[in-house]
Amino acid sequence: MSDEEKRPRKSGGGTRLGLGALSGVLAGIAALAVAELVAAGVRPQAGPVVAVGGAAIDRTPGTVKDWAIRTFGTADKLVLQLGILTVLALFALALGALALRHRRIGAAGVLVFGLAGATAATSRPDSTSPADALPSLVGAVVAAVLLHALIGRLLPPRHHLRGSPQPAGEGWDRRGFVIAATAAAAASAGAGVLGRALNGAGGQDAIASRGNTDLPAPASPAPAVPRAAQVRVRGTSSFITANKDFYRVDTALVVPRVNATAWRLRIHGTGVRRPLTLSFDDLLRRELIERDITLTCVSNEVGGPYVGNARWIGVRLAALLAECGVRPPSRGGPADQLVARSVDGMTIGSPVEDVMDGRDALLAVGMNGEPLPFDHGFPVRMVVPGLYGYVSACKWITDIELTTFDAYDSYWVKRDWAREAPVKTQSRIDTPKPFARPKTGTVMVAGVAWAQHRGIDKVEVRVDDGPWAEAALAAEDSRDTWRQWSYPWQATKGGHTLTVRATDRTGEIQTEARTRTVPDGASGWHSVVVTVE
Ligand SMILES: Nc1nc2c(c(=O)[nH]1)N[C@H]1C(S)=C(S)[C@@H](COP(=O)(O)O)O[C@H]1N2
Ligand SMILES: [Mo]
Repeated sequence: MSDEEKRPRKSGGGTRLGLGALSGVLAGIAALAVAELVAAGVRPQAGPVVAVGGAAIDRTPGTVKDWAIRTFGTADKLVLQLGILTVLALFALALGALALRHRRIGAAGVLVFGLAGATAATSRPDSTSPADALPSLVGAVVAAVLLHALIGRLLPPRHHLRGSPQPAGEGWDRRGFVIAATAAAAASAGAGVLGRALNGAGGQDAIASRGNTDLPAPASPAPAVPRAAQVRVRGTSSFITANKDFYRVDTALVVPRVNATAWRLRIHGTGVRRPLTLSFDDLLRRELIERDITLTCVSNEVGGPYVGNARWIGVRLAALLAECGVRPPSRGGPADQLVARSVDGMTIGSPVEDVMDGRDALLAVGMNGEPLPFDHGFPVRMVVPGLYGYVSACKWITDIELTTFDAYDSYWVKRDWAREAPVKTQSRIDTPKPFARPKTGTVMVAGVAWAQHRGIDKVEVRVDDGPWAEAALAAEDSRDTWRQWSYPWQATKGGHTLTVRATDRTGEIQTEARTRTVPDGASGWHSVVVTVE
């Protein structure tokens, strides 16, 4: 006799269908809770939502990733995970309803999801062990058994069916279902909370290693930031961006917590005559330099927030490469691309020529006076003045391979972004804010402009379609940092559009031509519309 025949058809079907769907959802929640708990014993990144999310991010074309960053900003990862949970919930409802008619098929469906999660987890680039499959598999098995059991309570016992169909709402174990469902929900909540706590408590060794890191004084300190580098106009960016305010853009759903004492960096590849493996202490014992460098994301829209300026401490990458026998292409070296690889499998390719041309390309260990925050790449990341982050600023770096652009496409290059991406000259109005309503009289217009490694020589402001007027430039810190500017505007009543443009030290005026961020960064002028009262 099939489950189909067991189902009483007269009435009460609506309630039972609802309870079947509820069983599916309870099974889904149990799967995730158990997976979370098991992941605590494996590694947090092996959980199904993180693994499937990571796989989804990797399969996202540049344009969609860009849209996500544009629309959701730094909440993009949260939105992705909520999206995955929503899809899972819909399938859970459907599987629960299906299980009511076909109990075995419903339970088997749950296992299929487990297999998908396990496959995603073991095929992540940072997966090193088949154990990464366990959270999804164990979660799915528990969920399948639970679904089978719950649905069992909704079916009438076989012997009842021998006679006539059951009256509405009868013939199934109402009390048994309520007890089983409640117990399952409570157990899931317990497992989930415990798993969360254990996962959150992980990485203690990494936290301790960061806490124990004493950054040596740099042999080449950065000069103090000139006081006059900061425009004193309310609403202007802080010249140095505090670590807590520094934008974060990466693909990591779980921020890697790397234990610095176990960390190693390997330098190898084409034209590396003396390959090298360094420990964190090896790096700290080398000559350290301190530099102010402004970092920009290629996904930053004109006027956008993905730009920040920090004081970095690190080792000169060019010196390290030279020690390994690496020569830039201009001096006959065979490798034109340096591929940095992170512990979570990100690959970032930079031109060897740029890294070795004398600019302060860093293997950074410090950010604004402290070891790198975990979010920003502890223990070591790259920073190269003048290049967008996706072609230079590898966080949680663990491997540097010298190769060619012909031989290898890095992560974002495989996803529609340009191979080479020097930062475009840009300027931004920080104040007044869009749609502000200032009073007539002098209104201070102020903001930032950047053309890292070239430097900013001029900033101009235009009111409506009027002539360009030169803004006052704040003192320059270095040509690798942004530069602030201000302009006292004699504001007259009514609606006005303020526009800014910068000129870099090569004499190039920031172009008016609007481009999208894909493939190599947005261009165009930033404008702000205000109403003067
Ligand atoms: N490992 C890793 N490094 C990474 C990324 C990443 O996704 N993973 N994103 C890059 C991008 S696109 C940018 S703009 C910078 C951002 O650095 P921040 O998050 O410290 O501001 O990091 C770069 N380094
Ligand atoms: Mo970026």
